[in-house]
Amino acid sequence: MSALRPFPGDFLWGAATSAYQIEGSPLADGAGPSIWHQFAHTPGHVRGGDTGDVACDHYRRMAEDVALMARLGLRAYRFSVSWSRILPQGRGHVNPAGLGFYERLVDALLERDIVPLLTLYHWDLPAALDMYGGWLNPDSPHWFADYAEVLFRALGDRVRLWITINEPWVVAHCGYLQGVHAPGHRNLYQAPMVSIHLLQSHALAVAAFRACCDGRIGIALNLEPQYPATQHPADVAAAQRREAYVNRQYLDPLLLGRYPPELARLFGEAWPRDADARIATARGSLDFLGINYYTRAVVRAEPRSVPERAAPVPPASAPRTAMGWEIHPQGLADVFAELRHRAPTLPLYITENGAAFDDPPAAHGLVDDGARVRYLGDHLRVARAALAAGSDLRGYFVWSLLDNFEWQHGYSRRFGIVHVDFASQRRTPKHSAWFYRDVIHSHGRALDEAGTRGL
Ligand code: IFM
Repeated sequence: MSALRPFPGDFLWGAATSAYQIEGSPLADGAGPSIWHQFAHTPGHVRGGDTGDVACDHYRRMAEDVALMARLGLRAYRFSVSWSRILPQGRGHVNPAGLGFYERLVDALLERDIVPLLTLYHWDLPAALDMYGGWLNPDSPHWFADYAEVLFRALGDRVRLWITINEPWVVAHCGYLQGVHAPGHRNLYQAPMVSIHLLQSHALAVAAFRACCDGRIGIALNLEPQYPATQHPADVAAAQRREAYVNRQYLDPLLLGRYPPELARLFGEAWPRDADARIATARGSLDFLGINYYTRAVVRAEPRSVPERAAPVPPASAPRTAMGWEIHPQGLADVFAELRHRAPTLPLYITENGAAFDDPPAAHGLVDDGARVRYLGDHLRVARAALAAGSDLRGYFVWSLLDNFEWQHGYSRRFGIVHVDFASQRRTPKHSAWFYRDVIHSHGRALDEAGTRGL
């Protein structure tokens, strides 16, 4: 590996966050509530009753946080916009104060030569739209495109990189099938409707973007390669089904304009017969693909085949993060190989990669998170090898800049390269942040230094 060329000089080295997970002050300055605000405020949904009311207080500490990004040598920052700060009712009246926050953020980034990568939707649908069915409403793609156009008009002159939707699979699966995310539905018939409306939303927003703005627009998919637990044909078939459900449910419409046929079999009568016709416009809608990679799944056949039962079974002995997710950098290599095969010329960004660990407490301004340094180093070496093998990889965004609100787990899972003391809001860069700064500064050569492997 050490013989590999360094990363290109224009490689985008960044960190990622999302609005509800870091901003706090969710109702400030005329913002409307989001479904996550309501979900977190409903007892029993989030561990310990945690909410995003304060989070990392980024809404009020934005300037300090941008200065921190510069200190860490970041060249890019991926953030999301809270739809209900911009449109408190989800549509109609635009709230200038909400827009103002993101204008100031973008200007602060540009002043420091940090490239903004803006995600339009990272799970915080305006609650006002949920009253009309949210993503189940056939008008939701138009609501989304109208919202996107407000941002294209306001920020299109300064933001050149856009993501429509973060992890549509998680939106439909966790929000409408499993019920562990907002809006908390458990309904086999709703998940396919949401999938269709999210793809339509993406396609409409991309069309609006291309009509008005220069720059590039894509989507961020959570890609999790699926491997059979054994070579028994039942396990192999189960892994293929789950591959269709988790990865190809969005990749196929975007690349081919149709859903994988396995989904109609998996969902049975819950799968709309006209699904393919309704998402045909998604084909060709990507200027780039964002890859969110954390882990793989090892799949064993289960007697029932409805999607939520096809549970992954990682080997008991495998190293894991605090999320219980297996650490498996080879899975990222396999994602790249698959994409080289399926979409050889498509520009790629790793829009999320990182790990939660039970870090030691911050002491004397230091947090020794060797496990995260190893995790990042191992995945970055895979990214470098993918470049050498011909993947058009243009950037890498570590998840996450800050410890933050990890959805149903509240503040109990720390993904940040910067430690946040939630009582004082003090930020302390962890060892991984300084390691990442050295990687950026050296165009990846720091990955070859002996210390990063054996930490
Ligand atoms: O925190 C989340 C993020 O919001 C979406 N991708 C996965 C991360 C870790 O679970």
